Amino acid sequence: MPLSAPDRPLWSRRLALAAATALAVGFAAAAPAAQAQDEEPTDLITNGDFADGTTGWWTTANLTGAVADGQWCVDVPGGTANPWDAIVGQDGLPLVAGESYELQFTASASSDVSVRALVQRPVDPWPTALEEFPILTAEPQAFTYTFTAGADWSDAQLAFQIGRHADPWQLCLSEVALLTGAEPPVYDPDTGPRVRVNQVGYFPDGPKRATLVTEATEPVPWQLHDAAGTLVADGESAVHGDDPAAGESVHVIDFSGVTAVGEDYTLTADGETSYPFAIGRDAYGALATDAMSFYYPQRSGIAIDDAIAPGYGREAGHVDVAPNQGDGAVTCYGGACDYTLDVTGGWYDAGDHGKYVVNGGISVAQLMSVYERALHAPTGDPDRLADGTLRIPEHGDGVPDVLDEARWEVEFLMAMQVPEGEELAGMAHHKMHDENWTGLPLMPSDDPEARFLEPPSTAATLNLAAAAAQAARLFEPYDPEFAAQALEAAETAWAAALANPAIYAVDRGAGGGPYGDNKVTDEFYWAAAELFLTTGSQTYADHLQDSELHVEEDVFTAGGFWWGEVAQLGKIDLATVPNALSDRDAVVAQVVAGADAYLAEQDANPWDLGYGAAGTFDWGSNSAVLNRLVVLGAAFDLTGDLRYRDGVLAGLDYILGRNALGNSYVTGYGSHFSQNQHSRWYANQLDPNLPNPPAGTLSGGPNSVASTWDPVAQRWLTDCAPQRCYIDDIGSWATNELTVNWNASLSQVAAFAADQAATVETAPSCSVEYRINGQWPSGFNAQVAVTNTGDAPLEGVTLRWSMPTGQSITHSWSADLAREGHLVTATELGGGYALKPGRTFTFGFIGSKDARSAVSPATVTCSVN
Ligand code: 9MR
Repeated sequence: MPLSAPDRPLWSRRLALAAATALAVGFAAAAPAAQAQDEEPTDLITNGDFADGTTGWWTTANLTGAVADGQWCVDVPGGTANPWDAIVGQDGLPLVAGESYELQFTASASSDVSVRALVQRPVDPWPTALEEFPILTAEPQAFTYTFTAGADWSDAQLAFQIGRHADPWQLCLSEVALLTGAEPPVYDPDTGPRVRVNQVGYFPDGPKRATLVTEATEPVPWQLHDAAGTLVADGESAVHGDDPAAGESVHVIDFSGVTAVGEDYTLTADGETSYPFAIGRDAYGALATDAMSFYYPQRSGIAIDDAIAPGYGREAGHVDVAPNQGDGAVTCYGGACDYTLDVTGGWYDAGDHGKYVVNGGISVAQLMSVYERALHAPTGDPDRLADGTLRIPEHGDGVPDVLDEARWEVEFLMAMQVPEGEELAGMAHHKMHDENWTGLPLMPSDDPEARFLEPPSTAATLNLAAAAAQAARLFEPYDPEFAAQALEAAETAWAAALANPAIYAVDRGAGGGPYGDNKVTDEFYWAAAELFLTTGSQTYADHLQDSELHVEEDVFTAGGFWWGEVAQLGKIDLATVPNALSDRDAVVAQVVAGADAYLAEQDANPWDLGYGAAGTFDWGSNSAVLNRLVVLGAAFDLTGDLRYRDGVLAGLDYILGRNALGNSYVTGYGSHFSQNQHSRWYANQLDPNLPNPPAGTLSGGPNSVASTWDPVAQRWLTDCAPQRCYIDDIGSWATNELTVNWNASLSQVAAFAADQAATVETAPSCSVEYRINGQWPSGFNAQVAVTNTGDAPLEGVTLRWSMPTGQSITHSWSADLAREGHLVTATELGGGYALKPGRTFTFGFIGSKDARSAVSPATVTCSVN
């Protein structure tokens, strides 16, 4: 999908305009400062016009320059890694808390480069009042930026960080000023039409709602038009009133009654016309494919092939090629161990180059669950996930692509395990990452930092146990040897975690994210669940049933599940993956009750948003929203109740544009979408030669305390309603990062939605009863009865199910059974005759099994040729 640029935020267009105006009247005349009414602005910069040479200014030692005609031109060497490897600056600027300032400068460059302009305190941890990334060209441009100081600083620094470029270049700077008395900057994003819709599309037989932002206190009329402008439906809005989380007064428009299909529908109300949207069944297949294809260019340790991921080809990152120091033999930070591990591979966590076991575990588990759901859910379609379906290099190996992608990460998780014979053997190192934080942009292959293993933790060890256990059962039919290795790693990790149940990650505060997690009862629960599902062993069932999380505590909390709270993952899998846990019904009931609570919150919300009622939006809120939809999807799979399916579909509206910002948080989807997610290599906003993130990349989303984190949020998001605390700026890592865990949530929900599109109209009228008639220690006898519930004969009936873990087929009668991967296909029922209406046909087989009780598959699907 081409990344057509959506509108830039209004403020940024204004700045571009200001700069253009200044150029038109001659670049020496800077853009006029917005001034406070009562006082003349003071310029805090000494010698900003370079009338006195370079008095007041300093540079890093690697720069030389000369002043002529009020312009300071500096030669910048090539070949440095970070922006801060070459700096020109001025110190000692007094800033007053609450006061607004305007930074002005004119700059040009011998070649097009982006630089980093900062007003900061020059002391660790380098708090920032202003961070901007102007792109300089041969033509001098005037830049102006306003900001409000958050604290009194007597010693602020203006710094132009100009390093990290491969080739030498020259910077020319003039007319620098930092003026007091500016108008405070106001975040005024382009929120588009006030009629907010799911910009991707609605299902013909699904819920169709929009949210109108309006002060009107009475219902207003709405009209739905098709692409030709023909009126398709009309009605009246329902007044909702103030929504504090959005900071707006809203109405809800419900056009669910419309079942027509087509592209480019628009909804008009209150004098505004929505962005166009489709009504149809097709939208989510592409979204699911894109969301899962996000992972390949996120891989470490492999060159990304541009033919596979067009526009995203790049050199392998963190292999042992300079300037990378390589992940092939990494030791512990501070000499804490005397071994090295080969931890090449895995996924980069996010926009940084770190690789973290805690977050890697949940991410890969959710991706594997896309596949596992397809095996067991009544609407699941494993064919859509077959070999050759994603943009990855492993086509033709006969393994479903989503499992190939998952294996890339599972192998990394396994490589992070402390080797046998060492202290804490079997534990997993919490994370591995650079010694120091690097700047943006920086291609993975250009990162010169030393990388280290951080100490093992119980949370990481249990992530490894859970993810590797799940991998073991999913890879068993494709690569039994790998499956056995994964299971061994998982069981070793489990034993190590039991022996070391409270080793928590300590963050050294540099070079990587913390992912600290000091409550691991949920990780124990999740790992026990996955190990139980894979092995059937009573040890793990006992652990589950002894856990306080099993019955007493409601794990379906308001925040949904996330990397720090993973018990829900265990519950969902226990409920949906066939198993013989004695009180499995209770777990099923908990999942459904969890979904009921989430759905009730969503139904009461004018955006169909089941999140944030408490007024807080956390870091990565979009993933929390989507993970709640995963629970609704599981409830639909378990009950077949369409309210849950509709809840998932309506819940996607918020992510895809029906929200306070009118923004789709998925790159490439909708009319106005996020595309400047924080990333060191999708850094198009900083360097036009680099791409935006690939289509299907989810942004973290609104974070109501973002301004306590990143400098861009500090500048623009200090006074926002929670739903609006978001900015599509690469510098806002607290609202706008991309991560492997957030895209996993999107992958799960998009794959669920895609499956709903495919199945509804195609299911033939037959019902199936699958019965285990008897079992003995090593085998069982199953009988399958299929009934024609319609009024026409069924020709060529084919049944399909996924064989529960631990079982296989020995021989069958009255039907041909073929097994490929997990899937069993039954054809030639009774020799292939047509099944008459109302008639039942029965066939059977003998299976072999391991020590656990044989259970029926979750679903048997029926199709006709
Ligand atoms: O997603 C993480 C979020 O839950 C935490 O609150 C936040 C601060 O610790 O960190 C987020 O994770 C970041 C990680 O630390 C480093 N890589 C990028 C991650 C996403 O922003």
